[in-house]
Amino acid sequence: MIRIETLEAPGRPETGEEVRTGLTALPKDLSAAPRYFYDELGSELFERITQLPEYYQTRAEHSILRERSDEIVARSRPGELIELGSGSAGKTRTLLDALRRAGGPVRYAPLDVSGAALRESARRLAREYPGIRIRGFAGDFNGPLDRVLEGAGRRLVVFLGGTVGNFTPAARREFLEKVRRGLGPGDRFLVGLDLVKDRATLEAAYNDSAGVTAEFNRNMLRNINRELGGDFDPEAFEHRAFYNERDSRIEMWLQATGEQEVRVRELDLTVRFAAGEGVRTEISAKFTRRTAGEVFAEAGFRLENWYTDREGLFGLALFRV
Ligand code: AVJ
Repeated sequence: MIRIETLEAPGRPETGEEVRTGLTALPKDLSAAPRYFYDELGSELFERITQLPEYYQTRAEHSILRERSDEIVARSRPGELIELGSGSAGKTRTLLDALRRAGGPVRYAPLDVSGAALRESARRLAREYPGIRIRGFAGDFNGPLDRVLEGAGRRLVVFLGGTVGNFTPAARREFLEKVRRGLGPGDRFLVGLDLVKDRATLEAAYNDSAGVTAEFNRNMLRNINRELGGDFDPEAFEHRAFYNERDSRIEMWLQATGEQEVRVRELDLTVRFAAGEGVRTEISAKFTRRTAGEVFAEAGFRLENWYTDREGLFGLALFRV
């Protein structure tokens, strides 16, 4: 059984207001509007990123899940698996398999910004897991999460892929508190976190030699053009990504190769870029076990277990409230 609903986000800024705020800030900063990465092409480019030799995150996280899913399911004994930012749900199968082995009823509630990715993965999962009940939500994290978290019985909420790293610290806190308020005793929150490591490994993951990440980055400008009537020339911007050690995060930027004037019709906004001026497009925070424990404790979570892959590249943190 598949049911898919669209989540309205009443609390969310007017369409494009985050883009106005970002393009009029100094330095220009669109990193608070990551949903502009994920149109259909953006989701596809991200899938390609996960297969790049330099992008270790997805493989490392999957290897942890393969080793630990049975243990995680045994600890959390969920009646429902809720996934925030499910994408193509590739790694979710490992958890669904463990749930099935444990003999539990398999109920799955994914939330994703891409309605297309949601429908496609729901159809495939329904074929692979006969009897699964899927209640999907198309929407972003600013929406009414309580509807997604409602669920039946004990819940295991998963937030994989290191996506929590994309929030600014203030937005992250607000989001985590919202999740926390939706959970009760016995519920679990499983979060994938990219870990602090040497600069070369981190920077290579965001500067792949095939140039897919650069295309993913420029696609944000294409989406702003389409959705807000912008006239960015994406080819006039160069991809930059580096590790900001002080803030423990990768930053992606787009740097104007020459002087530019950009018009965004729907916002009635004209912005200028000096030659070489950049706009920050994404932050991707990197954690240690200690910083993860601290950040989540501020929102009322207790670290119950911590899992990493053999090489210590990626972490899976299991929290209770
Ligand atoms: C899916 C948000 C976790 O931050 O590593 C990949 C997105 N950006 N390459 C990340 C991304 C550039 C990815 N997350």
